[in-house]
Amino acid sequence: MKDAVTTLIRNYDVAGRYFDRNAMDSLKSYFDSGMSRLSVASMITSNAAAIVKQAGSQLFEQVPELIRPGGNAYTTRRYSACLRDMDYYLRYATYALVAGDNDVLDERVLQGLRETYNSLTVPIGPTVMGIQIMKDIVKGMAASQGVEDTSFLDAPFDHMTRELGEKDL
Ligand SMILES: CCC1=C(C)/C(=C/C2=NC(=C\c3[nH]c(/C=C4\NC(=O)[C@H](C)[C@H]4CC)c(C)c3CCC(=O)O)/C(CCC(=O)O)=C2C)NC1=O
Repeated sequence: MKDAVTTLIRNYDVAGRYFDRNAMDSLKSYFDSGMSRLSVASMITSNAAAIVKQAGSQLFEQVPELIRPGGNAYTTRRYSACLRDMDYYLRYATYALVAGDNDVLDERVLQGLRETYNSLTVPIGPTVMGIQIMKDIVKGMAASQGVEDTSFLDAPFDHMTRELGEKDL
């Protein structure tokens, strides 16, 4: 598992080079956003259940077929599995935010996920929507808690939806 610092060290070590200006800039931006990353992580942590619940309601409002007979999230068991998956995405997004690197997502969440979803006919499109809804909720909450630039919050959510949406994961 990698983070912003170890990834950079690995790259420069492979080349046997000292950090250059680009490396310093990227380290600086990681450390500059450090307090925001931590405060958002703790905000998500104390509101995780509510965020997942709200995102689930919005998703099922937008795609009501999911919870109707024949829908993939129909029956209590599958409904709970869906919300549990959303909770996984949110929790791992929090790890990736703190790490400043998406590697944890590749390693722990995305590997083999598409195949699993395909074999259980879990629809990818609405899953992607659910992840994006959580992103919007988290960004809204962060903004209302005074985080000025919330753009760093996009990365993990967008990474998951991009990778899930691609053919050969
Ligand atoms: C931490 C990494 C990790 C992930 C990501 C993960 C996902 C995951 N989701 C699953 C199922 C599932 N996932 C969903 C999700 C949904 N159905 C919908 O219609 C919605 C679009 C969506 C919610 C947004 C559902 C309904 C199932 C159960 C499918 C079934 O058993 O028929 C399964 C199959 C096994 C199980 O039911 O537990 C896995 C492995 N497991 C993991 O360990």
